[in-house]
Amino acid sequence: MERSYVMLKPGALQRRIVGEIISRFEKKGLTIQAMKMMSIPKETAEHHYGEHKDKPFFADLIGYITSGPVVAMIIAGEDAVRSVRAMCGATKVEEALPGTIRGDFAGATTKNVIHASDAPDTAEREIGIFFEEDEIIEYDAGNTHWVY
Ligand code: 3AN
Repeated sequence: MERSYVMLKPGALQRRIVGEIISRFEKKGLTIQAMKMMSIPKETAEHHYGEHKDKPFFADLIGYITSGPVVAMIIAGEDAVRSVRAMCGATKVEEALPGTIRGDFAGATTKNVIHASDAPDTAEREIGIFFEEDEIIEYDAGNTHWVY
């Protein structure tokens, strides 16, 4: 089982599409191992998106991600990182295909609704930023053998 760090950005809560997005991951057969609603401190947001600190969109990105609560999750499954990324769709909204989360719900790249780790080692780093060990529950999802 591989883990991905997934975060529904503030627009997802404000637009009341959290349930609809989480439902897609559940139906795919992925397992939620941790989930919490939180407001991200500015310093944490800047740390999380550190690789983009010199990009022109950095200030807007930090402003958006700290503009309201987010839903932080750990989603597990076989090849979970690639699987979740595929379900999210392309970063640029004009390239995000219908049927993907961004393709269906995002109107602008800065406000592209969801974050998902881009590699397994990134996932572990991001999980370490947002979750304590005692917030993570590894359990037998019961239906796993019907999915894989
Ligand atoms: P992803 O979230 O798909 O891994 P990254 O890591 O390249 O994409 O970018 C992180 C976030 O920065 C994106 N989710 C998006 O909100 C924002 N972003 C990336 N590229 C742009 C861009 N060209 N214009 C505006 N915002 C961007």
